Amino acid sequence: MTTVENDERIPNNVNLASDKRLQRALEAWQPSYLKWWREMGPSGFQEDQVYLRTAISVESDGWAHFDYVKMPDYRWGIFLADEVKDRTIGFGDLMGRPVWKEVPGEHRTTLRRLIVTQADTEPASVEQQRKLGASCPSVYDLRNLFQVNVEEGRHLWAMVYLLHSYFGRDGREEAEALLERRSGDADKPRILGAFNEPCTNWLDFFMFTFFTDRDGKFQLLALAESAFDPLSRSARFMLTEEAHHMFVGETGIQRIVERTAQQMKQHGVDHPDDVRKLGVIDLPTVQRALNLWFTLSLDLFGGEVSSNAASSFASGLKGRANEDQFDDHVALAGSYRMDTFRSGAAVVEQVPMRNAMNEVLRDGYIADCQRGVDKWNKTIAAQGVDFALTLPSRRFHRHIGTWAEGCADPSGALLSREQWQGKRDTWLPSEHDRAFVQSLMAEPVYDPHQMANWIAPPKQGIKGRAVDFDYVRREA
Ligand code: BYC
Ligand code: FE
Ligand code: FE
Repeated sequence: MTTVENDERIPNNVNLASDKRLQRALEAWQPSYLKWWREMGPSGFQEDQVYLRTAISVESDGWAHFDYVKMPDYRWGIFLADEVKDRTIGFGDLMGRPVWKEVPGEHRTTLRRLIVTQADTEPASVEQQRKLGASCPSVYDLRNLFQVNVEEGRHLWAMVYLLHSYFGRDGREEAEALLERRSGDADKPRILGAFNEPCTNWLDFFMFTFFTDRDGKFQLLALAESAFDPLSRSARFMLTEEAHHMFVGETGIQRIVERTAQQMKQHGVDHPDDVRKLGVIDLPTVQRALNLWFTLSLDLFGGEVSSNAASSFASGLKGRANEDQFDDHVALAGSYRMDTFRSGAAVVEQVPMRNAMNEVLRDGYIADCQRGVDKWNKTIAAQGVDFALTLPSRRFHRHIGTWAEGCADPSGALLSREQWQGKRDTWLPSEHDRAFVQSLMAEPVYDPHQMANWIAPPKQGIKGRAVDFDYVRREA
């Protein structure tokens, strides 16, 4: 078991005090991080007292502490899951050998790239969500937004620790660059597509935490298998926090569709225009937001045929989610039948298993998404409304992989680019949709006893507190 140091400038369970050089380097990065947080973190709530969860250890019972804290005073710490004794590499060419405590020279560049890519998404998401406090549906939701934001900040710390400890000067430079890129910036964008997309309203936010944070879950599961043990241990603890982010998304959408369906039933209306007049979000608009964030998140798994994925698997850098559930951990023999788009047509391709690892990870992700969608549909049906949300085909609206060249509708039927453009607004959020959703959220709800009209209240509050507990004490 590791010893936790919570009284140092940087809380940690990695015995930071024993490596003065590393400690000094991270303490030198800390003010830059805080400067970034003040500039790019939640806009307008930095002086308020927020009831937040802070990681203080990695024990499964009691790893977190809940209390009021001003966000800039949040104790962002470095926590690695406990070492697994005699852990060996679980897949690829080096299967069965001891895991690495240091970075092998030949994998340095690839590992750094994987860690930087993971790291980059964390501050990016905070930047994307920074203005949402101004339109929150309740104080409960406002607190959850900030909880997600501070923990994404901690995930950045987790990755920066790895860069500083194991990648020398290059690592320190990458850590600086992580605070310089900006989501959506034309000159210095974030690395991956979805993290440059605007997330401008709470429907987007809940879809983002459901779909995009879930990509985080699967990528972290894959990195938790890594032969590079410090990365594996970091990823394992990050997954503990990730569960709440996806909970926020899943219950957020569930509460939206519950409220909408309940109002539809109560007023006996069905047409989206009539539903909108009730001040709730019509279900086709929910479907379009789902289509957008699901497909943007599918792209985050990379191309379906990938030599990068094959070599990361071969060398033990990145495995599959829950690798021990597979029978063949070497994956040199099998192949994977997949649906690709080549020279203007859909073709079924037989791809060597290792080159299909991105698609294998995406499969697990899609199945996990479907479970959430099924729950939303149960909520709609329970109100007696006949409408079902669906995940679109993985051919639809892709920007990465072979389908980036093809145009398909949400059912997967091929179309010309012109036909597709003509129907775009029936499948993806239009300007009109955005303006409507924005109009519902024009007035934020800062009274803890109130809830916006467009969303049902949650079943329960946070950590045994009431739903109308004062989770964010406004000081201004
Ligand atoms: N956008 O062989 P390919 C999270 C690049 S989310 C832009 O198809 P490969 C979080 C790729 O880099 C989890 N570029 O894919 C969620 C490559 O470039 P190079 C984040 C893309 O290499 C919410 C080229 O295209 N973690 O934690 O297997 C809130 C060909 O690539 C994209 C990770 O992603 C894209 N979508 O890469 C907060 C884990 N996709 O090498 C946080 C680390 C691919 O030709 N990253 N490219 O220059 C990885 O494992 C891999 O880099 C990828 C796929 C999964 C991204
Ligand atoms: Fe994260
Ligand atoms: Fe997250």
